[in-house]
Amino acid sequence: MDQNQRQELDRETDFDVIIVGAGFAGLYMLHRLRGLGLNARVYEAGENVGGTWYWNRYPGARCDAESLAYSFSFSPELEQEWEWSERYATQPEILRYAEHVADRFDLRRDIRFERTVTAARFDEATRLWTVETEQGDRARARICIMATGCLSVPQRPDIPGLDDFQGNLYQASLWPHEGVDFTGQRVGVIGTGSSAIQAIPVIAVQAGQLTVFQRTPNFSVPAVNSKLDPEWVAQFKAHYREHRDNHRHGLGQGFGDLEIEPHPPAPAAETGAELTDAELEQALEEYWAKGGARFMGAVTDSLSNEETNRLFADFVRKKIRATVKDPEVAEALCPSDHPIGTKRICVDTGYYETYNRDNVSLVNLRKTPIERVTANGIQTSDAHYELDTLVLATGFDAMTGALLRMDIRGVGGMALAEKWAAGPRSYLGIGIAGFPNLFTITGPGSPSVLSNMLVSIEQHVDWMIDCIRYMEDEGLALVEPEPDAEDAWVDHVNEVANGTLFPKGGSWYLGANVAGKPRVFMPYAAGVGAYREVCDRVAENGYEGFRFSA
Ligand code: NA7
Repeated sequence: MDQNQRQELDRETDFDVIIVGAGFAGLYMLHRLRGLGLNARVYEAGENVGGTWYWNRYPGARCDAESLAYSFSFSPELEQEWEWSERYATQPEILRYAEHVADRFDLRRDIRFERTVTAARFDEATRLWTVETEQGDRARARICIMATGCLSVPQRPDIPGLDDFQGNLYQASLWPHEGVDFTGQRVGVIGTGSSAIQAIPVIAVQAGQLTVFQRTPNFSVPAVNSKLDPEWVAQFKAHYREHRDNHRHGLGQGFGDLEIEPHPPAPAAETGAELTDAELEQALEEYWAKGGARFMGAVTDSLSNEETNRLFADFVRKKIRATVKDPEVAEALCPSDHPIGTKRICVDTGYYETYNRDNVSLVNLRKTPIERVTANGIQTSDAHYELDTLVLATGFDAMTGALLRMDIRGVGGMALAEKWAAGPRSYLGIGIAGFPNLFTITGPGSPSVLSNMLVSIEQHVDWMIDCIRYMEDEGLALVEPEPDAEDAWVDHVNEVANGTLFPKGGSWYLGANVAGKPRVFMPYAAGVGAYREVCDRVAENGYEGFRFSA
């Protein structure tokens, strides 16, 4: 860092609000705060906006929610003018969109890039938050907003010998900006979650030989991606307000409707038992053909009734067996250890078909575990696989990872890491008792990763802006949840989760992928509509469950 750059650092500078993160949540929050006339500073670790879409540049990376739903609704001009090219946008297109939003609303001037926030501490005497960055910034603000994302801390697996590997080593979520040419290479991929399932078919086309090292198979449904037809889009956009209403209030998690005429998605039945085998088969075929994660919405109780869930899982296993020609490979790809959908369902383009290629092979780590990574490959219990390139698609320390790697301290110097030692505790996923004027956008305890993130981000930001405006109007300095309200909300989140099959998934929703992480189901599973009603009611009742001080 040269001297000019050093002078740009914020030292003891005061703002009304500091926002951590310039992904979609941070961008929209900054825009709305400006509307309130507040002075905000954003710190962002990347060198550009986009958050998860800035970092995750692996081949085939794209959104698993539809573009026309996974986009901002706050500006009618933006939503009408921006043109998505595919049903599911690619990472480069979503990043261009984030950049466009930043430029269109002139947001960059309040963002400091390449600043990694390491600490945020509340001082009771001054009633200010002090935020510090790894690069030496130190700034104060009345309000601190965490827009740090749910999947922003990559998990590097603890495999012996990983550092000895002499070939090219890449992590899906920290992909080189210049891209990677796999031509003629022997490539290994560790992991078969959403990232790997998107990357594998693309790498397979280029690589000389691709070996997939699979520990746990996942359920994947076809995306049925396509270029968007401009006429179809024009008609869809003519009804954009009603579509947005469906996304916000409809059943489910805000992924919305697909038809030109807006109507909330209607499942074929409340429960699988209402349907004959043939009717269920037909409903599942229809949803399979439509494509995407909405497959689970074919019957209302697919994620709460074990028998319905089993019928869904059987259907997908049948599809896998019908697609993959080698019966042994097909069996290895059939998930059997978790109810379908309780680990995030993957959405793919040609994933299972890829295993029919001559240059692709699958290593079932359940049968032959990895012993170590060597200088030139992977040694399993029965063979050595020589590799030029190794790709780690091993996931994230989800939802709490980004918050807990900062030193966040509230009243009395209480560390968030200490408060959350047994799992995250938050009121509505918005605020944390003992941490006044700290807001978490899509925090644990809100629908977050179960939902369409753009729907949830806008809802959280709008709610927080109303709350901040209320404080400004009423001359209130501090807001924080009542401990009782927080306890009751945590109980409620658990109760809702326990009414579903999610806790049986052993997923990153539960923290099960990170050694030593408490196993708590973190997102709120009742759906974005129900959650929005709760948040609105809390606000209407004078921010019930929050305490303010003048
Ligand atoms: P995921 O869904 O957490 O997948 C990670 C994968 O990596 C999963 O298949 C893991 O197998 C595997 N993994 C992790 N550690 C190891 C080791 N040590 N050995 C072998 N295999 C391992 O992460 P993704 O990035 O794919 O997706 C995350 C979300 O990002 C996704 O849902 C979208 O919302 C975007 P395991 O299941 O633990 O046996």
